[in-house]
Amino acid sequence: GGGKLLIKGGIVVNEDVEMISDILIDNGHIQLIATEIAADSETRVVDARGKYVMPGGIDPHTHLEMPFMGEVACDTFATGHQAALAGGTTMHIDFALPVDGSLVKGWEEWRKKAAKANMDYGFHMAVTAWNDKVAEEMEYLAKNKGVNSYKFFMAYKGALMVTDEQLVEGFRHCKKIGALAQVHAENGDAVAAGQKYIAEELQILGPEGHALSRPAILEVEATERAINLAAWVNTPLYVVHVMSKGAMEAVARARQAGYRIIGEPTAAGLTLDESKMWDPDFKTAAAHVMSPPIRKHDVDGIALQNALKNRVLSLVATDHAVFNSTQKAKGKHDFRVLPNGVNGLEERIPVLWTTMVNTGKITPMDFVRITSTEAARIFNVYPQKGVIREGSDADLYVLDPTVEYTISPQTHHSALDTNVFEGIKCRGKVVTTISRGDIVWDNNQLFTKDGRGQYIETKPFSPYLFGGLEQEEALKRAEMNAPVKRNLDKIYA
Ligand code: DUC
Ligand code: ZN
Ligand code: ZN
Ligand code: ZN
Repeated sequence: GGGKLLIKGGIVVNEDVEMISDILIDNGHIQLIATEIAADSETRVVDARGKYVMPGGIDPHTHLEMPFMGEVACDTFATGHQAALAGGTTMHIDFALPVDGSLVKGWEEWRKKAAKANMDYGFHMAVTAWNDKVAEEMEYLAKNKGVNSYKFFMAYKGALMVTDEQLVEGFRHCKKIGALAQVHAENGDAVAAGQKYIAEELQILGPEGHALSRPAILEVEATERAINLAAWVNTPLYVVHVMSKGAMEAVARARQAGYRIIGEPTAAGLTLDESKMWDPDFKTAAAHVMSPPIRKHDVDGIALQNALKNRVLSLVATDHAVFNSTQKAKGKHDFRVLPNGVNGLEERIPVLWTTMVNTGKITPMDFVRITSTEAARIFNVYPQKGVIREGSDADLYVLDPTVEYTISPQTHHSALDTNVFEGIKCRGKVVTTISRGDIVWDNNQLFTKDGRGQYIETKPFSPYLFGGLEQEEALKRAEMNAPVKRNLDKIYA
């Protein structure tokens, strides 16, 4: 925008400090943070007294416009970003898929989709096959296009799944090029067998069959396997959508033993319950189908919340991959063809604030860490993003902790016609969102513009993953110390 922007009198929260300050924004950046900043006549003032001012949310896991299970996710980079901004999220990292077996073509295709971007975004890429060309393209994208995280699917047999051999080769290649390996951890072979049994032998074909065919134990098995393989290769590993207590415990054991394992729960996994997949209303049940499935709130959801509080799990994503009820209806008579995915881009911040801050489980500073700062550090865009600091991008939002509202698909901003968080009463609402200095959401109104969002290159391995050491030095020491065997002996002794 043109003039300056002054956010006055808010409780400014970073992961390590919370204090009442004014924030002066100029030319898309935070220019000054001080207790009393005077506004000149050109400066637009946002009154934030009594409200929290926090670094814009970063959602590290989304799928906008993703072709999947014969459908295309219905939130585009335009509508998905509008939803995100209305909920305080100002950056996300989306998963680009290969096109015709080419990662480079996939990256280009996703950049085209993102021509409508309303906020800043980065890309991870999914690796769904393994050969020399894939390896070369990974290196090319890492060096030239700022893609430094690659996800391997251990599930979706016959479509996206890779073998253990490919997983190991992929991990080793990630380590070589300085990229962070990620996994979708479910045992895809066992899921395939389970689906066949549930559908054909037991004749259970409704959405509950989805939950029954993908039990937590298969997520735990794959999570442990991926962690062990990454430990063997001696490279960090990021486990996306940790949905079960058991998978979290695998992450906990590995972290305790000194491995660089990052676990990412989702907004839905932390707050919802699997029973919705048994809802007699197909539309409701189908809306809750994602993989791995949402589990038992009392057992898994609460354990995931505690793990997040205790830093066993690192940050919260959404896995926002939305299919409207006509798309979900494709699986009306067979859960195996029901497009997987739930929403969350708009709800992650208010729902987590309500669930975890209002209950006293975590502080606003913790909240900032798990919704923004940690993602910025892991994907190495800190301190451009993830912190309210002079010189950083002016990506932030104002949350009024007194406003109560109920989540509903009638009032949300996603293109989706359902909402898995429908009916949740939030206390704490994002009232203003600022994206690179522009007010893009204020007073229940969006001021977005297709194409204003910028592509953010994520950089290679963050020194943060290595306790502050630069990658090369850290890897040298890691190899020299040969911690893998010793630690494995300790865990399984
Ligand atoms: N899980 C989902 O629910 N949707 C998209 C991909 C995935 O792994
Ligand atoms: Zn996944
Ligand atoms: Zn996903
Ligand atoms: Zn900048």
